Amino acid sequence: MCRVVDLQQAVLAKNETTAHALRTGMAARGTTVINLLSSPGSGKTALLEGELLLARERGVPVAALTADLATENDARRLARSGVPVKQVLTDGLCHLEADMLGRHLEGWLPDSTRLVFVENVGNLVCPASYDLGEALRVVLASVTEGEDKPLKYPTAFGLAQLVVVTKTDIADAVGFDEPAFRAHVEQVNPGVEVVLTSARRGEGLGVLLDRAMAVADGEPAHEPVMGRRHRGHHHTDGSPQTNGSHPHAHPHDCADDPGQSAYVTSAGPSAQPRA
Ligand SMILES: Nc1nc2c(ncn2[C@@H]2O[C@H](COP(=O)(O)OP(=O)(O)OP(=O)(O)O)[C@@H](O)[C@H]2O)c(=O)[nH]1
Ligand SMILES: [Mg+2]
Repeated sequence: MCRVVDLQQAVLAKNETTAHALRTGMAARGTTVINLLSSPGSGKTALLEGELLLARERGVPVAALTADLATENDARRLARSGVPVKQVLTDGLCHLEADMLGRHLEGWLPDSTRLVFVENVGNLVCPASYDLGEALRVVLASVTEGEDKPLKYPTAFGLAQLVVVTKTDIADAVGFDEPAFRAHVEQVNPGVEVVLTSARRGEGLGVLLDRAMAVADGEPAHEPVMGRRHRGHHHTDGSPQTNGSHPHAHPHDCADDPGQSAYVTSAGPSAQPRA
């Protein structure tokens, strides 16, 4: 058991070192990384679709990288904004790690990029433990998920630097108790900002972009009291966490026509990014 825990700690420690180097490197080239975490289907891509379009309208050079176990659906949606988009397929891994992100950004991210939005794999457990070298960590929760989620997933919500509530257009229909949700967030992460959004109605559109730009301009992001010491406490099997699915590469359609496709894709955590 001790060896398992040691291995887990070693994996996380290595990730921390890589994340630190990535953060420094990104800052040096003037790029701010924003890491978006949530349960599957909370509305990460829907929110990003609006924010990327807005960034383009405002002339802010942004890019987006989206990670999934399978499909290029999210990249296809995000690429409609016209900004550079890359799909990463994680070969069954339930989260991104700093070295994966670094490799996928290298040689792909345009030099002028001011903000790069990283949509993590939909999961509130594994991604919470992995620092990606981001300057801003955003955790999303939709109104349908229940007000107790900050308490059930204290690492994810406790390490958030911004919390985004999504799908407020259906809040009444599902009886979302906003004060209770806010109180639970405050309990695990005192002082963190909670923003209400509806991608469908455009509520809160631009807040994510504004907060990201503020950080890019040097404004300090919220510092969670939990800090980093709780990272990695959710896994007890010590393995680099997979979701139990297929350990080898997922076949996916590589025959996308570069002339028509406005995004790039990479399969597997160790695959070299293709330009
Ligand atoms: N009513 C409503 N539905 C929304 C909103 N935003 C997203 N949805 C719906 O929620 C579902 C999931 O949205 P996505 O944007 O794909 O969620 P996601 O977090 O990117 O999902 P994964 O990448 O699979 O984890 C879709 O059916 C969306 O149409 C919203 O503001 N209001
Ligand atoms: Mg998505």
